[in-house]
Amino acid sequence: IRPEDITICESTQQMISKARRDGVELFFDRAEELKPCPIGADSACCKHCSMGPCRMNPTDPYKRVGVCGASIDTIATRNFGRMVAAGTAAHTDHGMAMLELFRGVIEGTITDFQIKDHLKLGEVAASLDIETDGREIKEIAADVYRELEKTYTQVEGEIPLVKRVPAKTLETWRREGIVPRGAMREIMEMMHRTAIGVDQDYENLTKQISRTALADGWGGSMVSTDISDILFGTPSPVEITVDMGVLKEDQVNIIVHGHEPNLLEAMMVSTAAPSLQQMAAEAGAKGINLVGMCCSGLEVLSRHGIPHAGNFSSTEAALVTGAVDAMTVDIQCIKQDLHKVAGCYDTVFVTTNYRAKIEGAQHIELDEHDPLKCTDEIVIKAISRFKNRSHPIEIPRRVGRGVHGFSHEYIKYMLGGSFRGGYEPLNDNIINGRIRGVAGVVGCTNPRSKQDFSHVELVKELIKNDVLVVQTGCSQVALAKAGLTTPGAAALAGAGLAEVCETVGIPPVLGLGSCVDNSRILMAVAEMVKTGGLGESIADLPVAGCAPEWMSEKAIAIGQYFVASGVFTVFGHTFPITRETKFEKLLFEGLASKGLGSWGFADDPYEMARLMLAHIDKKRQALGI
Ligand code: BF8
Repeated sequence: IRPEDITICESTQQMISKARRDGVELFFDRAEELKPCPIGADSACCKHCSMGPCRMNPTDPYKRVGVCGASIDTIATRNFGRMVAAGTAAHTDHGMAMLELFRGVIEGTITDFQIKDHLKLGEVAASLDIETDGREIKEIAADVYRELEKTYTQVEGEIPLVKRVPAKTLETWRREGIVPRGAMREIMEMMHRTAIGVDQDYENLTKQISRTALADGWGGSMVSTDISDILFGTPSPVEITVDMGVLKEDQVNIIVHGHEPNLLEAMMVSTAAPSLQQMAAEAGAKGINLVGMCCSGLEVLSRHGIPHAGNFSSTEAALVTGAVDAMTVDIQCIKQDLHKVAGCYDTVFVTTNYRAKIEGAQHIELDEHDPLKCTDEIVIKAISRFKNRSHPIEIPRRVGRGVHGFSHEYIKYMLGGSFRGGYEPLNDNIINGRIRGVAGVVGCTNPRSKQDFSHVELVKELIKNDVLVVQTGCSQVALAKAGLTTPGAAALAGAGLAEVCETVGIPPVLGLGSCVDNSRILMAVAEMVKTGGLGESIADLPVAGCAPEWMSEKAIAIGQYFVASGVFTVFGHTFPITRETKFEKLLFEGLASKGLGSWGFADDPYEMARLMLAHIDKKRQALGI
């Protein structure tokens, strides 16, 4: 296949061609070779016990049942539930790591990180009904820690952050019995109920799926965002650069790829250290160039304007430049073959987290009690690789620019006005029709679809139709590369949205951060409800979500927590269920009739846009606006 049929990212196209010349295999090549199993793709296979695996016929789903008698609905729902459990576990375990870091800072055992954002700490405390007046920062922080720990460990009751959920939405959850207790309990119960011979009623299982997913969105992910903001600062708009052109031929290039911001925060300190700068200069380098990739890259991009080299589908391609002196990874979305591709170019490749080693790869563990020990060592190795560079270097010239760092707090400041507590001007502009609705476009890139294409086309369609777009994750990088996160992109928006963007001075596409920062979108929609004028629950709002190129189980967990929160959520290209089944009907229609949101599916971006716009219009009509 021609590179331009694989991706619209020109830098990645260029590197695919180079990899072919260099004889280096990329995941795009394997995606071509390794066709998905058609039964597995439709989730019509059960392998939860050794009486099977049992394969159903997805084109005639009710023809057969598994050896135990499990129906297609039981099988597909169980599979879906386990994806949600895995995705929720990933976000909540990441959140727990942030919380442990926070505890270490409070107790004084960790000294290289501090409580940086006192304002955010106060706001989080207030949202948890923790007294702040006249109290020491550390005392407040200790109470916040104790309360947030319940997000994970609580066995009965409701997780603490449901206090932020609009009353009517929470009432619906209570009625449906889906308010999460604690993430550990929900994930455990999800795994239990999906084991052989336990819950075999797809509707009952789906309730636990929602409960588990909500423990992610309003739990693990939200805690991760809040604690990261408290420790590293709440983002506010910052000018950024993205794409492979951020790599510098005459500098030591270090890419940090992963999900935990602490690795990158420590790396920022190491790469700025005068002794290491000096060492780099002595090796003939003009400096040390620190660059992020994937989600932690987006966190430091939003907070500090650190350049970003590309999204999930470009991580190997960045190595193919030959310009990367070290790539260090922590957890999540790290392809095992990065180690091999790095080896082809003598790039130093290091894993840093005990949870995520790669067979054969060098492991230098990041210990939060002494983080610079790890990051300094990686910088020294990178300098040494720079000094001994032996591969021709080819860096694509492309650099995208934009403004990112739109936390929900900042959106409130920007679109809320200084004298008012809510999102009035945003809601007013929705009510008066200048803004038709709000869409979250988020999620992965996937080698089974043309990289970035659906993200970019969908967002263009949405803004053209006056829909304000908020973004996170790899999707945000796709749009930043395409130049849609600049205020100038308002020229591509419909007249109403363009007017609002020009008045406020914002792009029509707002980058909010990493995948756990989807919790910022939840906070924004909660705020829209509380501000008033747009209905009483999240399900009433003229909003929609989409992950056009999703691939990770984490994306399914995110989709489900948006749906359970009341948002119509469209996934693109594939959907892991068998069509024409009762479970499909429940996800696509039934949940909405219970006051939640619903799922949608489309294979091309224009259809995704059409579905989202139709939903937004339906909600506007119901609101009488
Ligand atoms: O968590 S958007 S490919 S990098 S899963 Fe992964 Fe998907 Fe990217 Fe960040 Ni989120």
